[in-house]
Amino acid sequence: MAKNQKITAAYEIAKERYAAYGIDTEKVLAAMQDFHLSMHCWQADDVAGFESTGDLTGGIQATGNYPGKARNIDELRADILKAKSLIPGTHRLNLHEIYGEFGGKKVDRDEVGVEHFQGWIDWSKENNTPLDFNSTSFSHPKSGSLSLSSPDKAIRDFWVEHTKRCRDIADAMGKAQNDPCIMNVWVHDGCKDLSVNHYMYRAFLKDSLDRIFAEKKANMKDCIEGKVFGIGLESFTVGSHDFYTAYAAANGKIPTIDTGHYHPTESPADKVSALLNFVPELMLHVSRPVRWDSDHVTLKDDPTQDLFFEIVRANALDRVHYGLDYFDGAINRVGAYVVGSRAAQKCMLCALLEPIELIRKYELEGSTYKVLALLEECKGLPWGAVYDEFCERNNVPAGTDWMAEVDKYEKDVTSKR
Ligand code: RNT
Ligand code: ZN
Repeated sequence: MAKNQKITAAYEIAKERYAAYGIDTEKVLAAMQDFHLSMHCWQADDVAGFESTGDLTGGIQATGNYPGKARNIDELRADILKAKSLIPGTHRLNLHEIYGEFGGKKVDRDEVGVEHFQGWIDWSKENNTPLDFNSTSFSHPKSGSLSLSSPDKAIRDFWVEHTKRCRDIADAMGKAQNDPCIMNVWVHDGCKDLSVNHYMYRAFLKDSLDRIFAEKKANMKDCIEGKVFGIGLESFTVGSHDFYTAYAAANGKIPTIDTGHYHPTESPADKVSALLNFVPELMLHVSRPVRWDSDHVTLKDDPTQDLFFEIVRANALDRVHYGLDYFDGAINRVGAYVVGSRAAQKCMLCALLEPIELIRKYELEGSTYKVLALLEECKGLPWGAVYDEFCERNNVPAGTDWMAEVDKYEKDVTSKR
């Protein structure tokens, strides 16, 4: 039997197995086609960007020195397109401000404009890849450990100006693509050691955000991302989860759930149903923390799977934006994109294949053992055959066949850098 015939045969069996639980795999495949990831551009070059050759600062760190990282915009675009060609479906690209086309000139963060992203807007159209955006307050001499919450008004003003300009850029992107651009604000602001001015810093951050968001924009949406701590900023984080949750709820903004930004025993998945009762939408940064916010490549592990279960169980597919956020400099970077993106898709697929009506009924009847039995059974149902079929229908290599393409690209392209 030819390989694609085997995939079809396995899918037909899977279809019947799921049908026995009332799941229509054809409907699930249609929903998968509508599920778009927002791929982060920064895995391609370890969050370096095209602005300077300075170090990555702001409490985040990319470790590893795997050869072949993208050194310029052409290489970055080529790598991302290669990765995208191995991920079924159509997807978005999430840019940071430091990935603008500055043409070798020094453009400070308070000078950036739409013109520096026109090339990306054109690229986005040519490649059917809508854009999302992020302001960038790290890796800059003015960011230190405090930016939007700095007690120094000149520093705050500088970053307010930067972030407002980023909203203009995001709005232009959204307009050009006729689809809102999702713009994330994450600032690293915090203290390495004890601080007795928590309220003051948070009041400054709130005031800066109010100034940034004062102008309504039709073609972009604002999201705000908190975290627990940063490297070198271990004792206090101004933009904590509680701070941004309260801000988002009070102002109708979108909280960003970065799965690496919580205490290790805290469940990011459980935030979905809590937050969605108070905020319009959610942005995700799907990542994988290993002991800390280490931004390892996303896998289909239990916390990630739980996150997607919770989104589907909350019937909130259209209220969530599916960003990825990891940067591993120790492995083949194109391979990292493909593994992480396909893992996120597999989590969504398994969530869509869950016979939720039946399990809900058992729960409401009080048959806990049946709930557990069904959840256990689902783990062994042939979802992999459905994923292979999804790849096949999208003309993307199924199984691990895509690895040969990554190796070839490494041999022909990235290893020559
Ligand atoms: C940092 C945040 C933030 C960054 C990217 C580069 O802890 O997760 O989202 O990773 O913006
Ligand atoms: Zn993040």
